Amino acid sequence: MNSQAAALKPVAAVSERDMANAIRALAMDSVQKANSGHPGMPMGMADVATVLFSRFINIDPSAPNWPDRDRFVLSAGHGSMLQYALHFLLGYDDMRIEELQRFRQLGSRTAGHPEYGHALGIETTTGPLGQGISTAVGMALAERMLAARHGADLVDHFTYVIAGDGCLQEGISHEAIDLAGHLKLSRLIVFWDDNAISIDGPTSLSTSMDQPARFKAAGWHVQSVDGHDMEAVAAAIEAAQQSDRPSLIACRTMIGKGAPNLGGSEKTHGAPLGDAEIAATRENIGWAYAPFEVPDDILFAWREIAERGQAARHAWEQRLAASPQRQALESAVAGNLPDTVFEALGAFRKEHVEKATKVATRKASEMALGAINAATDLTVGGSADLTHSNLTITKGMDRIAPDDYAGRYIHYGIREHGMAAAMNGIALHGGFVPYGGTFLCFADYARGAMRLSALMGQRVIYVMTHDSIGLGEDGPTHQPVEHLAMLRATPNLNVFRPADIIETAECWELALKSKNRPSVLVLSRQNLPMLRQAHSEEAHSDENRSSQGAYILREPAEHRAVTLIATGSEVEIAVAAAERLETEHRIAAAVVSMPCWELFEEQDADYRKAVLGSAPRIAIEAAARLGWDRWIGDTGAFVGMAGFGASAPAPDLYRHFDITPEAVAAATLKLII
Ligand SMILES: Cc1ncc(C[n+]2csc(CCOP(=O)(O)OP(=O)(O)O)c2C)c(N)n1
Ligand SMILES: [Mg+2]
Repeated sequence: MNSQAAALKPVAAVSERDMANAIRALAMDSVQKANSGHPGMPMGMADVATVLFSRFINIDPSAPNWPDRDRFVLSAGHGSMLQYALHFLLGYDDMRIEELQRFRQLGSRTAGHPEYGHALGIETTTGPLGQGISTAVGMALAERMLAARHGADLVDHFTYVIAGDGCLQEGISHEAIDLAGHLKLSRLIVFWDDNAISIDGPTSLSTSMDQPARFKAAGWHVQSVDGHDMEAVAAAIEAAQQSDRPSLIACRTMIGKGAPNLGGSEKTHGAPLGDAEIAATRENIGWAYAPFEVPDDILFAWREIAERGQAARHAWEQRLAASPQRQALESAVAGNLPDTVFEALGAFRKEHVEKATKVATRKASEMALGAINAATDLTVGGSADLTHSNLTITKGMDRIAPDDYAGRYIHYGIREHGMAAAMNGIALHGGFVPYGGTFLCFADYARGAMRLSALMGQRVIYVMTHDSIGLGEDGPTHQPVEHLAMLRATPNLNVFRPADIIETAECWELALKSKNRPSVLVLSRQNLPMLRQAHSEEAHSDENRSSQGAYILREPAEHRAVTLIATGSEVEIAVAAAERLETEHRIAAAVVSMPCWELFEEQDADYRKAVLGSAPRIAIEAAARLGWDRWIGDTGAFVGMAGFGASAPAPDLYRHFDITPEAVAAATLKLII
């Protein structure tokens, strides 16, 4: 609790209604001052939030990351002023009244939507509707898994979510609630802000869904209450806490509750109420204070909640200190992988350089995972129903099942978007390093949550196999073309496309070490030769060559006449082309393997120049050209895809689309002669 709060003394008994009205006033005044924002949702859900916080939630603003705290997720992120008002009232150190006065301004902590890492206590970034509730499913699952490992004495908390009509209309919510219901995530409690209003007007314009029935069908415990009846809300939370299933509490509310003329109207959704309506609201709710003024007695009542949380945290710390689980839990929550993981990967690389192992990179990934998962149990795998295609499960990984959370493999079902959001939640919760698989083409389906992995800087590892026309017969519906460009365009995301088993192990190592960045491992279905041995002077070294993003795999004896740059399965083609150019045309060709653009971009200019060389460059990648001009320059050429793929055996497709050593040789001749 901060010093500002410590000085306060109770003046009078304060009602929860007054406490809720403080939220209403702060929300409408901040939005008015910013001349931008969403007052309706915070005003409508102020009563529910007050009951939740005043009677139930266990958080400690003076230790916002205490591992056993309850998680609060504002899935309806446009209502960010609800969260900021709560944080101010509870006394988070970084959420002084000045921050509310600077709502939505550059450099303030009060960004338009809640952003993870931007202010203390924000558990996840929300705003893209549906993400919060789906991320919360991952948090609630992580809680159960951590409890299974370290005991209920140390891990025993709830994940509370406020979701609006929008969150429940979004498709991702379906994936998330189905998964949560199936897994019986009983510590997940979702409040639906059932105000029957969204931006365009009443929700009846676009939906007839019986939401309680939908949740029931997914296996949830469902209750409906008047969201302004505080006793009813409290009783519902108590019942939800007792349930052995996740809970939906449908809270019938009025958007903009308290505003006498605009309450209940979509006009309060995303615009300031205006001076006249704000004055009328003050009158209506009996709030006689100036903008941004909260009387001491009300503030004190809020700060008492924080004290309760602090006491709970202290008690937990005592239990932790006395627990034999202490070290294991602390190191899991810190996310520190043991050195043995990286030693195992080093030994793995040495072994396979020596054996010149020829496997598909998806298979190489499985083999590397075998070493990783044997060396640590912090990794938690899964797949969106493609386990035996993505090759994401390894020996001895037990599956997570309803009421059995001791395993470490999650069958996410055919829910790519839900899987990605759940992995965000698992990573944010702490205690695990999540990875999950699907086909690269379905990165489209997972994209909304992948973007948030990157924005939040979470160590989530996407294992995306079947990465090009090389998957063959399944055809263009399954053959990614534009996906690499899309993923590479995403800030703070490492996209790895390894060329062989050695690079695959290196890329896994880099992904595991990227604590503040998600990674995508882009892997082939088809077998690929081990290239490192054949074309580098020293086949095995402890150095992780992929760590620089790109490196010279093959340097010709003579001065380079051309540099061939490729990734993944096309590096083999580049090497074959270089050999052909040398033997048939006496053209000296270098080959650069570029498994990770992002890491190469981060190298110093001298290194980049040395790798790229000054000779003309040709890029070879069985994907769209977009982005490659960055590396090949004005004088370069590109050998790759210009449209969608086709259904046929992979070798036929490579020939059909002219992605062959002959085509690369021809492009070289055209370029330099
Ligand atoms: C994925 C996504 N689509 C669209 C939006 C834009 N948007 C923000 S709020 C909103 C309406 C949400 O309605 P509801 O959840 O009922 O909120 P309420 O109006 O009740 O506050 C929309 C469409 C968004 N933030 N995210
Ligand atoms: Mg609504």
